[in-house]
Amino acid sequence: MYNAQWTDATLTDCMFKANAAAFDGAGMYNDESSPTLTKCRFEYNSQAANGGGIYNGNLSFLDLNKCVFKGNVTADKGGGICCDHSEVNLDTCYFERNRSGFGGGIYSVYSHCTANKDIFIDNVARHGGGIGAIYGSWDVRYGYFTGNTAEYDGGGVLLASTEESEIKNCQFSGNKASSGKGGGVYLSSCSPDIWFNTFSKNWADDAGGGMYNQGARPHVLGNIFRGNDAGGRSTEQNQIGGDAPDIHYCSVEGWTGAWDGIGNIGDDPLFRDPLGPDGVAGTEDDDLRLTPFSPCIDAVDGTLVPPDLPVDLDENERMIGENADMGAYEYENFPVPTVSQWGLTVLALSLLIIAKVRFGHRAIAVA
Ligand SMILES: [Ca+2]
Ligand SMILES: [Ca+2]
Repeated sequence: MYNAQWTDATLTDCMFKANAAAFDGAGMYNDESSPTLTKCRFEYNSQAANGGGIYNGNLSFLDLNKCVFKGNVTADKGGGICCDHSEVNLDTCYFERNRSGFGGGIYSVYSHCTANKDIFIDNVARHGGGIGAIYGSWDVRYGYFTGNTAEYDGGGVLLASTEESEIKNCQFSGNKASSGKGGGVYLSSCSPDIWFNTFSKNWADDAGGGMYNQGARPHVLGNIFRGNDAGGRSTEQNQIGGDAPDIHYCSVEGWTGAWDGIGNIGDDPLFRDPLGPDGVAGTEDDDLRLTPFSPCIDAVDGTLVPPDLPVDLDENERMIGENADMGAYEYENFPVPTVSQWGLTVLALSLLIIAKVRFGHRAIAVA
């Protein structure tokens, strides 16, 4: 489908499957247009240079709701979507097993993109397995990045020279930079806000299993980095490698205090089941919720929770209890009755039993 200048097509429940293009946009090409797509699927489109599913270029505005991108392939950039000098807003979309040279799920250059409640799983690229971005901005919230792979840098997300970007309340589990840096996230020449995310079992061959900062000083608040690995080591530097972050209220495995910051800890966050029932990191059953004795519970100053982050990754309140919890999930603590409450409960049960016995006897006598 070709959307020419000034068009604003609205598509619902459409399927784009096994299309090919000689140049860009095997499934759809947008040129200075504003399409809105709901519940559309782009599957196994290929042979385009850029944008296996969609090429969104030249000041186009693309809105995607509940769309699926699966198995799309390009030789160059953007297996699922390529955004070039444009804007895209993703809401509740799903990217699985898309593949390209740069940005397996999505590639963007000089574009402004938002992603809300999206899933990136098993996407593959040389750079930026899930998302790969150069210049422009990204606002990523409530996302799952699971089992994505970059041959070089940025298994889950790669941001280079972006401005005013943020990654908030996301889960990064089992992403890989198989011969580079930044298994979960790779940042180059940018300083995004990295707030309330959980990084577990991400892996980089070279450095920065969880995150790697190349000429970057991200603002890192309320995250958990645990069990990430670079070259077989899981020290502090292999949770976050490269340049020192501006870091506060985080749990970082092997924490030494070398980066200063307020409220950081190195204790085990005690995840519920980081590998999940299948015993493998980077699959959908990985469970990075907290357990009752986690040191991450109520460990973040609650006044620092931004108003635009009202809930956690389970859509529970972002702050339950005295303070906010580290990571993408707030632990919901069911209150334990006090001694006096237990006393009242026992008394009430006793009275109930006595009443039942007496009523029962009277009932027999009447009979
Ligand atoms: Ca698993
Ligand atoms: Ca809490």
